[in-house]
Amino acid sequence: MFELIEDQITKFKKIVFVTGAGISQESGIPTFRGNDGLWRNYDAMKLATIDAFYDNPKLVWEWYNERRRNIFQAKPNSGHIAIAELEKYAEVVVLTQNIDGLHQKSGSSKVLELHGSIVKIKCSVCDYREEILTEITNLPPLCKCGNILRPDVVWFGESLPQDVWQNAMNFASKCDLMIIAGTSLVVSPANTLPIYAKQNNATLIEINPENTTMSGEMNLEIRKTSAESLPKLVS
Ligand code: BV8
Ligand code: ZN
Repeated sequence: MFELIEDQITKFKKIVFVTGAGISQESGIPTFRGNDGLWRNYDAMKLATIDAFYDNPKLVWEWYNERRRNIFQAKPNSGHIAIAELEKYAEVVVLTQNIDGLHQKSGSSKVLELHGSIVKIKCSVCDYREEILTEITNLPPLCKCGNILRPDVVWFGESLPQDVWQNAMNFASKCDLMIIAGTSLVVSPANTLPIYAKQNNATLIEINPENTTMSGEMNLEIRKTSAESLPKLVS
């Protein structure tokens, strides 16, 4: 399938990537559900929720701090870089479930962070927002309005930002090539994006060493490989 892509890359004008934790695995950031899984030591559904944060803000804040420290050290890998380089050949949009900012760091210019960003924090009462670029506090900082600030990420049971989701669906339904890289496609609504592309007769490619749930249902053409294979796209 990659051979097909390599000699036809110029044919594709609107390329959309849907990425997940697997694309950052080679940058040393654990995935969510793999055996290196981030969730392994914690129960995702327990920590990545607003209830968990209000029940135990210190624990949830520390969990994000641990990930923040790891992400601040992480560098984009050749998969991120290959995606950024594709912008020389076509319009490329990255719809990522990741909150690590590595696509932007690798030079991708059009990235939609479907689930937010680990450097951003916000107040859940007023609309105050800020970024954490270096200094990591042990406890969630207080907002000027007196409430604690929380990670500006989408937790389970929370809706994705309306504008981000609308744009993501729009890009997915207008692309001629969708490459799904490094995601188990377990989490909705992000896992519905390949359906929008398929409905628009886009070519679908999945880069994942495993089969994923949606692949079967949508007979996605599976490319069993790691994110390392992405560089072939631009060689
Ligand atoms: C919503 C941000 C409407 C925070 C994340 C029952 C109860 C409650 C809710 C639900 C339910 N059933 C369904 C739902 C909806 C729920 C959901 O989908 N739950 C799942 C668990 C079933 N979704 C939501 O709640 C969403 N909101 O639906 O709003 C609504 C409103 C109110 C009430 C209900 C609904 C919000 C979802 C967003 C959650 N936030 N993250 C944070 O990061 O801390 S999700 C989290 O999972 C990350 O964003 C992560 O990216 C994402 C998806 O995981 P993956 O990225 O796919 O990672 P994973 O480890 O799973 O897979 C990695 C893959 O990479 C593997 O396939 C592996 O093989 C592959 N891989 C590994 N190495 C490589 C590789 N591939 C290539 N190369 C390699 N080297
Ligand atoms: Zn506030």
